[in-house]
Amino acid sequence: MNLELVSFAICPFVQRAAIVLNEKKALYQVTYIDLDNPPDWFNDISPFGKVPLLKVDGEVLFESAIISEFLDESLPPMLQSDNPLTRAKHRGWVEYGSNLLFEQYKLITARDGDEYQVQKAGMGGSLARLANEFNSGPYFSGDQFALIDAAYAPFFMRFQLLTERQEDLAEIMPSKLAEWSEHLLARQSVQESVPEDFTERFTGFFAGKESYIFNQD
Ligand SMILES: N[C@@H](CCC(=O)N[C@@H](CS)C(=O)NCC(=O)O)C(=O)O
Repeated sequence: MNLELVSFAICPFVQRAAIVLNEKKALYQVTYIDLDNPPDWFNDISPFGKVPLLKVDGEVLFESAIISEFLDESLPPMLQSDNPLTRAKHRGWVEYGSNLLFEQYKLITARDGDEYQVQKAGMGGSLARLANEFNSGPYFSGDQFALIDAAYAPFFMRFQLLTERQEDLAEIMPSKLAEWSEHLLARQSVQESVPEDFTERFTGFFAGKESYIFNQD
């Protein structure tokens, strides 16, 4: 298969697909676009105007969860349970992870301390609920890294960067999720799922958006 991932360098949803591709040791090409000024060819093929897209022998797939499941069904090793009930439960929690990414975006783009505290409290509630669902680790369903782990790693990578600037954020991370995060961020597939200058790009992007977290120096 010829695989091309259409990406915006700091997008967490693209990163999910890149992690799955890396876990599969797939060969793929990455094409970066500027979401503030997307090219016409991108608008023509992206139904929601969003990344990621995965081009498979020229056919276009969209939505990170669908791209991840397609890759899992097409390339070894299998990263999902063979039990339909477990797979369905994980799909639900992947969706929960998408919501958590939107909450994280709102936290990052909070413009002042009051808004930041409101978003922080909301995210704390969501993380506590997620921790109730998490068992003993090291990964979401035990010893095996699965698609659901790929779906959450981008959130934890950004959370770590945010906590370096805003130490109080660590208060809202339940300890068992902090351990899960350590296991995820140590994986090569996760480390190689973003460009080398990810931190600078991420920081620069949000510093330009009047973010409270990134404009306190
Ligand atoms: N549900 C989508 C969300 C993807 C998404 O929100 N991508 C953002 C970048 S991180 C995007 O392309 N935004 C462009 C826009 O909304 O116009 C997925 O899981 O793939």
